[in-house]
Amino acid sequence: MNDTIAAIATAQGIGAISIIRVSGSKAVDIVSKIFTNKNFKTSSSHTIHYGYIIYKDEKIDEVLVSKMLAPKTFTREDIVEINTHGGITTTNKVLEILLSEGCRLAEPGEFSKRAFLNGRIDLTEAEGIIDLINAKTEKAHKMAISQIGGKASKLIKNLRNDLSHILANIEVNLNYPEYEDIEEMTVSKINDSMDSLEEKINKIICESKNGELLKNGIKTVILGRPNVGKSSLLNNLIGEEKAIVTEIQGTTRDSVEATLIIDNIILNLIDTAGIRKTDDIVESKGVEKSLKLAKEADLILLVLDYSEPLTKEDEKILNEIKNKKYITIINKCDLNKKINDENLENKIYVSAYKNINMESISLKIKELFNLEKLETEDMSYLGSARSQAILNKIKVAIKEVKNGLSNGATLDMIEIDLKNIWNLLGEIIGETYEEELIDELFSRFCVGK
Ligand SMILES: Nc1nc2c(ncn2[C@@H]2O[C@H](COP(=O)(O)OP(=O)(O)OP(=O)(O)O)[C@@H](O)[C@H]2O)c(=O)[nH]1
Ligand SMILES: [Mg+2]
Repeated sequence: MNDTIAAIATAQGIGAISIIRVSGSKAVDIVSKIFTNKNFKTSSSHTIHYGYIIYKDEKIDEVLVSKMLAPKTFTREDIVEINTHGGITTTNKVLEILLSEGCRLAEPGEFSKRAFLNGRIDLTEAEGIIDLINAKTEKAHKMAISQIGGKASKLIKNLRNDLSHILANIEVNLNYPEYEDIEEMTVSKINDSMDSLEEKINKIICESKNGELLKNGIKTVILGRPNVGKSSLLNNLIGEEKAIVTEIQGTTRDSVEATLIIDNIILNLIDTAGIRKTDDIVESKGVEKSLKLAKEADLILLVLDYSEPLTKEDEKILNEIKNKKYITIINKCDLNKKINDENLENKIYVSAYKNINMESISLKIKELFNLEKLETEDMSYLGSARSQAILNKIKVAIKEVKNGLSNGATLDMIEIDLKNIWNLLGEIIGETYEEELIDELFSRFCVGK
C-alpha cells in the first residue's frame, strides 16, 4: 500500500487521448522528474498542466497532466494523471518510463482497492464500478451508478444501525438491570423488529433479482408443440432468419439461441424443438432438451396456434410450466380462430408471419417483471452474487432469532443471533471483510481502475 502505482487507465488502442494514472505518495515527485512544466511540482491541488514528457533528452509526447493531492481523490492518495496522445506505443513508453523512475505497475483493480481500503468507497460501491464497466444497456448503467452512489449501502447501514440500537439495549438490560429508564427489549419488541427487518431484506432480494435480470438478461425459452410458429417468432423478434422455418412438424430439432435488446431489456432467447411424442431419436432428444431448458428459464414464451383447438400436447405443456413465469402467445392471429382460449392466462394475440401486435410481447414482459417500476422508483439494488448470498444468510438468521423467541430462548442467546445478523450486514458493505475476498473481488477490475 505504500508504494506508488501506475497503469494505463484508458482502453488500449487508437484514440484521441490515453490516460496514465499514478497514485501514491511519490506520484508528484516521480512525474516531476520527466515533465517539463516547472510549476507542476509546487502548484496547488486539482490543477492541470501543459508540457512535454522528456526522458534521457528525448521528447516522448506533448501532454496535459492533472494533479490531485490527497485526500480529495479517488484513492485518497496523491493522484497524477497524464493525458498523452492516444496510441499504444507512446502510452506504453510513458508507462515504462514511470516504472523505471520508481512506480510499480498496478494490479487489476488496485486503484479501486486502495479507494476501498482508505475508506473512500465501500464494497457495494466497488461492485457498482465493476458493473458500470460491464454495463450493456442504459438501464444496467443507471443501476450501476445508483450502486456507486451508495443508495443500497446507505440502506444496509441504516438496518445495521437499527440493530445496533437493539443490541445496545439488550446489553444494558442484561448487565445493568438497575437502569430502569432504558427501554426493555421484550420478546414482542424484538419480534416486531425482526418482522420489519425481514420485510426490508426481502424487498432488497426481490429488487436485486429483477436488477440482475436487467443487467444480465432474461433467459427466455420459446416453448410449444410443433408447427405453432416458435421459430417464426424468434426470427421476427430478432429481425433475421436465424432459425429454419418450414410447414413440416419437427423442423427445429436442437435449440437456437439469440440475444435481443428491446426497450433496454436484454432477452436471451432460446427457440426449442416442438414438444410432442416421437419415435425419432434425434427429435426426442430435442424434446427432452426443450423441457430441461424450460425448467431453467426465467421466462417462458408459450406459443399456441390461434387457428387450431387446444390439443392434448398444449395442455401437457401448460401443466408442465404452471409454476413458472410465462406468457401465452397465441400465434397465427391472421387466420380464422379455432382456439378455445377462455381459460388461458396472460395471453396475447400475435402473428409472427404477418407481423401483427409483436410489440405487445415486450410490454407484457415489462409488466410481468415489474420492470417499468424499476426505471423510475428508487431501487435498492445489490447486484453481486456475493451480496445476494449474504442476504439469504440473513434471512435464515432472522428465522433463527424468531424461532428462538417463540421457543423461550434467553435474551443472551438471542443476542448472539442478532450479532450474527449485524455482522452479516457489515459483510455486505465490507465493514467486516476478509483479505482473500477483497483480493478476489478487486482482481475482477481492469488494470487502471
Ligand atoms: N398464417 C401464419 N402462419 C404462420 C405464422 N407463424 C408461423 N407460421 C407458419 O407455420 C409454420 C411453422 O412455423 P415454424 O416457425 O417453423 O414453427 P415451429 O413452432 O418452430 O415448428 P417446429 O420447429 O416444428 O417445432 C410455417 O409454415 C410458418 O410459415 C403466422 O403468424 N401466421
Ligand atoms: Mg421451429
